[in-house]
Amino acid sequence: MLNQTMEKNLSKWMSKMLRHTPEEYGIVLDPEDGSCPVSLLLEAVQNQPNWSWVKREDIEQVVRNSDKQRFEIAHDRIKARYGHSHDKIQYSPGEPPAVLYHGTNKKALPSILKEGLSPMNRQYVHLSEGTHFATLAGSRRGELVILKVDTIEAKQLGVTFYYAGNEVWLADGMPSSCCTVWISQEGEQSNHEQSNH
Ligand code: HQG
Repeated sequence: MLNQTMEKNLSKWMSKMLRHTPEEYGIVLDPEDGSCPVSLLLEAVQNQPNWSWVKREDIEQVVRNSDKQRFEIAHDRIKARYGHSHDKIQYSPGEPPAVLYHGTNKKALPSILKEGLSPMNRQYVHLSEGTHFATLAGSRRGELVILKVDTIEAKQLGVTFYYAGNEVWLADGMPSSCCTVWISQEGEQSNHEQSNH
């Protein structure tokens, strides 16, 4: 059993290898779903200094316990569900709920309200069905802001949504007219929703 710190560190390695720079570790990801054999990921982890002791069940533990369900194992293959900056993973278009959320921070807000959401260094904009995921994402870089995204309007404007699992939805971009500030600090819902229309 890995302790929590080890679990977190191993999860970071797995994210690096499955989301960002697989080739640095001798991993080739399936161009469509971004998966690779669990054995290949295990070997790549074991090749890192101080990580040669890792076993397959350690990787399985990380997959199982990931607070945001970042990874998925199926048929002996593993993939990151979302978050890629590497090759663009293909997802099937889906029908999202009428409202989705995006967690961001106060500094990014003016630019988002002007230009809309863009994927920045990742392949897609990340949205979620509930505010928990958005809170975790947005709290990483300063003062949390949660945006409510009107998916009906977005679809009318031509945005396609893709489901990544675990209540996470992806889009290539999001026009600012579909985004409304919903919360500007955890737990503190704005009475007068600030619209950017
Ligand atoms: C912001 C992590 C200025 C966007 C997270 C975000 C999530 C803009 C940042 C997952 C902008 C990009 C994804 C614009 C977007 N102007 N800023 N036009 N458009 N932004 O990390 O959504 O823990 O690439 O709001 O928790 O924060 O690693 O995306 O603040 O789940 O598993 O630019 O990755 O998951 O940041 O995070 P990111 P994200 P893990």
